[in-house]
Amino acid sequence: MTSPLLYSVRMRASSGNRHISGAERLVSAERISGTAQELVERALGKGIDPDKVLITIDSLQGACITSLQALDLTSLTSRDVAACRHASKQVLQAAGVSPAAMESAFTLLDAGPSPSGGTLRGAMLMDAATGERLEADRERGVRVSRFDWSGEAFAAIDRELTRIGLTHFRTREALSLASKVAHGPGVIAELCWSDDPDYSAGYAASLPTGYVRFPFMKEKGRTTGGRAFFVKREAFDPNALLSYLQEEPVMITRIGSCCQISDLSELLPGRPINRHV
Ligand code: WAQ
Ligand code: MG
Repeated sequence: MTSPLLYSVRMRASSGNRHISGAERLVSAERISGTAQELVERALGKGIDPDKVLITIDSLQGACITSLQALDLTSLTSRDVAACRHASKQVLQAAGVSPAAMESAFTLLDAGPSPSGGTLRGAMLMDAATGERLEADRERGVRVSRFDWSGEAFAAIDRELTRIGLTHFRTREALSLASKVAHGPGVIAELCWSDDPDYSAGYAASLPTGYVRFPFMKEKGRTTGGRAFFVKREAFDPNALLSYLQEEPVMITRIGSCCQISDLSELLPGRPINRHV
């Protein structure tokens, strides 16, 4: 089967050493310039003037494009930070992350995981049993690239998310990223919340639990956030995982289910409610 040639279009905006925003797309030739323009506008519209905006366009000629189904999305309606964090830990626990590793991830994401105390451009890689950090570059983290929704899947997920009141582009983008990451060799779960002070939502995701979204993972106004990818040490091959996350193009061509719940027991029935507070 021959499919049209795709291009990876990436944007990265920074101010000095500070990462401001980034985005990833996979598009056909005729959409390159419109996409680049949209991403430049995004970079300039963040309220912080970047002193550098980098747009990178790579042809994916010869690359094999994997198609994946998106994770199912469950949106918890709780409006309370403590309840959201508690529920996210239950999801991570269900996916096999140890209490020590999740505590370590929360502490680092709250503090700013880079050695200088800022947020990373990419994600932390963390041993799911011990919480040990495994990424080689702790100032940058691991940046996932080369993933997007297909046109049809984009229209379908936009419709489904809108049906449950989720209209922000961040939700669609995070769901596609998390769907790629969850299939990473050795990855068992992900934890994320935004570093933007006016966006407090986050999620915990894994293949068995799907993408579980929490509207309040931090107090409004806080500028720390980021991502932790939890890996099973025995199944962790850094070269295989980094090449998958950074190089292998993944198109999300099918959507999963999208629903809203008010209590996590609707998703994880029978699990103890009060552990790892
Ligand atoms: N690869 C790895 N890490 C990344 C990537 C990437 N492609 N993009 C962002 N990050 C890391 C980086 O440390 C950012 O500072 C951090 O994640 C947050 O990125 O409504 O908006 O783009 O369901 O601010 C989650 C909830 C929102 C979405 C996440 O991320 C929802 C968000 P942001
Ligand atoms: Mg951000």
